[in-house]
Amino acid sequence: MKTQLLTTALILALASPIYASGSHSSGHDDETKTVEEGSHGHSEGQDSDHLEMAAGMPGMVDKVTRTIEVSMIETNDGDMIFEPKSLEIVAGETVRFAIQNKGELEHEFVLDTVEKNAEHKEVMAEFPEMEHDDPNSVRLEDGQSGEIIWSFTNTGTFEFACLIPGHYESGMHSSVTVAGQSAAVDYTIGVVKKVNTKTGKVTIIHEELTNLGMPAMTMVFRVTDDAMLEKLSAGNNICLLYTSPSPRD
Ligand SMILES: [Cu+2]
Repeated sequence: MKTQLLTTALILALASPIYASGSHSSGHDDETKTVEEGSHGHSEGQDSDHLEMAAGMPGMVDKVTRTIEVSMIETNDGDMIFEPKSLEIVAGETVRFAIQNKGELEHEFVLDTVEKNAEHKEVMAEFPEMEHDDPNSVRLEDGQSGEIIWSFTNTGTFEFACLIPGHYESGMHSSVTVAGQSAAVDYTIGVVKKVNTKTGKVTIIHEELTNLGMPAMTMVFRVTDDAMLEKLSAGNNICLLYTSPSPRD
């Protein structure tokens, strides 16, 4: 008896492609590929590692799930602020920050951990002329706008801040809280009824998923992993693992 594992995002089950992730130990070649593709042209090896920071990593335009407009403002009472003042994000989101400097001074947007920004701020105090071009930052003159596309891969509390001497202290920092997905998870046994290698569609009769309140039924899955598709055939017993991300509020 052959037992395999399907991972699928239930929330996508009705409309979009479902991904099925690795069965057995065919190495992690397949799994790392997705990460490589997401890393701006680094085509091989573990190059993408250095791009990943505590706050996440540079994201790709076609993965953007949300655009957040950020303004840099100098207030009448002498403060310098970002709007919004705080943000909540769910891990896994790729956010496009559309940043506009609405003030009269030059400002920057640096997304990082609070600690890293504090370190960085000290360096800036010593070398005020220092300019950066890191993927997690953008510096804008008055009236200018720019953008950062960021993939939030980790949970935690981060911030975006302006590290030009004096600006942080004048209020130029906003907190970014990244929460985990509270996913419902369940698994059950299924039997493969039909495999269509042309369309990648696999029909599976599965038993009840009690955690998800889903009765036993026959469902069609799209398997995007060719290696896995080849291993599946009618009559196989498989183990189905479902994860259902809870909808955002
Ligand atoms: Cu500033």
